Amino acid sequence: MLADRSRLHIALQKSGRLADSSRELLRDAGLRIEGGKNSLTARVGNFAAELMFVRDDDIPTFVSDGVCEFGIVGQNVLEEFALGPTEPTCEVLAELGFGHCTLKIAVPESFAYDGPQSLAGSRIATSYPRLLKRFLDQAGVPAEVVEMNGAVELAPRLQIANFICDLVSTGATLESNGLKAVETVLESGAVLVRTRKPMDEVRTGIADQLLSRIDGVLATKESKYIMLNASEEALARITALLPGAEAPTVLPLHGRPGHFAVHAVCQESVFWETLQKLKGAGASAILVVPIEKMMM
Ligand code: PRT
Ligand code: ZN
Repeated sequence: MLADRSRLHIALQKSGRLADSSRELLRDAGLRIEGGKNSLTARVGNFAAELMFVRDDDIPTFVSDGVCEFGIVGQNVLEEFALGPTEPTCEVLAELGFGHCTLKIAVPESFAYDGPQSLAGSRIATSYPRLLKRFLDQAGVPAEVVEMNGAVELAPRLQIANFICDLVSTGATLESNGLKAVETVLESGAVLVRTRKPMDEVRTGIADQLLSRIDGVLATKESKYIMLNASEEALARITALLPGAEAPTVLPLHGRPGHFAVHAVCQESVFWETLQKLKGAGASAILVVPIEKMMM
């Protein structure tokens, strides 16, 4: 397959935990993905990009080599790759707000764990041997790393290893296998990565457009548009309470001298507590609305 050099290439997980959210992010950025879930590549109908659907483990290599200019991958996979023999030539541009999980060391529930030294001399099964080894080295604990490609949680029962080091999200898998988490090796989530290999002018331009759209999508996820009314004397107190808002718009209210409408984009979550504080500071008719699109 000869890559089209006038297009941007984006590597996404073909199927698995990151696949749907990755596609959704690109769709939210306005990219119309042409082609079904089973193809290996898909063109984007309305943007100069082509998607490549691969195993998540291959994404750091593809982006480092410059085969794909962009990729979406878990930090766990990326950092494990970065500790490997080939120097990664890619950079993390953004955390994407999905795929959250934690790489943890877990031991049988009945095991009396008393700090990292309890791991000394044990065998620990994992799919992340380099991250685990780094953790053990930093803790100064000698233990044997047993590499497994799946079903890591079965290792203690099968007597392949004493303990495990695996990704945890809800904790249900550990629990149903009679294990408890005792140490955190890495906090992870999906990230957008870009190659450090030089790009020609055309693709640099397309990449900038894509990034600006993705930034906009990420910003709108957290951001809210807030509107409220306030008297002049309460304005300073109220604007100080607006979370992550720069330079709110203040407009006089028709027919109510000394009263104003305040409009602001809040770049952080707006909680009920914040609304209560705003009300306490003299705000009324408070409205919080989602933002659909934003470009800064
Ligand atoms: O085929 P391919 O190689 O692309 O996929 P894969 O099987 O290697 O990966 P996949 O789809 O399982 O996960 C892709 C990425 O999702 C991971 O690299 C993480 O960045 C992220 N992620 C988020 C997770 C989890 N949460 C997760 N819970 N990846 C795996 N798990 C597994 C974990 O290994 C364990 O088996 O889920 C189980 C634990 O889940 P809980 O909810 O019971 O704690
Ligand atoms: Zn994988």
